[in-house]
Amino acid sequence: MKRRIWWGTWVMLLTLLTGMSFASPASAEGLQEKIVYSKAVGDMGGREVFIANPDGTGEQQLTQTPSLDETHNQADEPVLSPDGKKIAYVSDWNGGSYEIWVMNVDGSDKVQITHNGMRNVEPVWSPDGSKILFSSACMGTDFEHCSGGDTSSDLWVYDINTNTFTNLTNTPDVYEESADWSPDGTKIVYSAYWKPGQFASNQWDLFIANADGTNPQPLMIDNKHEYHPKWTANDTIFFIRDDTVTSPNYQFGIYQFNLTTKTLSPLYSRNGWITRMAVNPNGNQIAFTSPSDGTYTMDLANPSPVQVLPAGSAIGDWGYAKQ
Ligand SMILES: [Ca+2]
Ligand SMILES: [Ca+2]
Repeated sequence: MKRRIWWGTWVMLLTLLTGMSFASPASAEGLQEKIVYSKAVGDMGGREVFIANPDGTGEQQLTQTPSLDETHNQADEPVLSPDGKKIAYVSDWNGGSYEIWVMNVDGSDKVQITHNGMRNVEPVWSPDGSKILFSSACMGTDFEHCSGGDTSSDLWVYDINTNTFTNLTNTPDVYEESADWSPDGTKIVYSAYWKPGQFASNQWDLFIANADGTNPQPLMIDNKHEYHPKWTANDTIFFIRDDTVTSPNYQFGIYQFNLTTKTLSPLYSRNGWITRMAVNPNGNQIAFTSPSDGTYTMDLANPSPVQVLPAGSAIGDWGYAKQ
């Protein structure tokens, strides 16, 4: 009798769970879970943007970049828009400087967004899809006519509806890179490099600020380098940390910081570089790139990496595509 009651409860639970998965917004809108990434192709070593299933199958090449020379023929750092229809990415083919571009998820209709000849990199869509946040060597407030170079970087936001660019940090003495939005779009997290003698010296640290760049606060200050934070829906920030004690014995780790409990947990450690990371839409799997070895995915409940892309690949994003 007791056994039968348990079975009944189990069936009910199963029905509930099955119903939930069918009711998820992704399947309702015809979205498919995909990874987007770049890969070195051809003899010149230029990079192109690709899309594939999260296990690496079903690969499609989305860019065919005209080659200027050995170094200027790149398409890299792709990110999927929240509605799954667009991809923002970085390319240097039109003039040799890195600029932000947007294309349809099938590779059609490529549009250049930035034109100022600065280093405009690491785009990321706002959760409502109306803005693109990126890092730029452009200093000041006039994006089209700015000074700069490789001496610093600021975070800029592009408003798609108004076609305007706004400098969120405006800090010539501090590098700001690899930003991400909070799931509700009200805050940003990013990696900042404070030059020696400043707030923290000679290290990259993670900061959280309001979405307009005001009130930047360190998430943690330490003597390691933290990069590529990803802010997920379950109030967790994942990031890469350089744990190298002495070069050339590089040791990199992937960590998670729980914003509710304020606890830092190591997830994975690797002998060698980890340069890029993405988190799946459910927040329970990670993709990361070791440039010499390839791109791996990893289940957070069972953190043993599975290789899905070859050496020379670089993960850009893990999200939904409407194809
Ligand atoms: Ca700056
Ligand atoms: Ca640090």
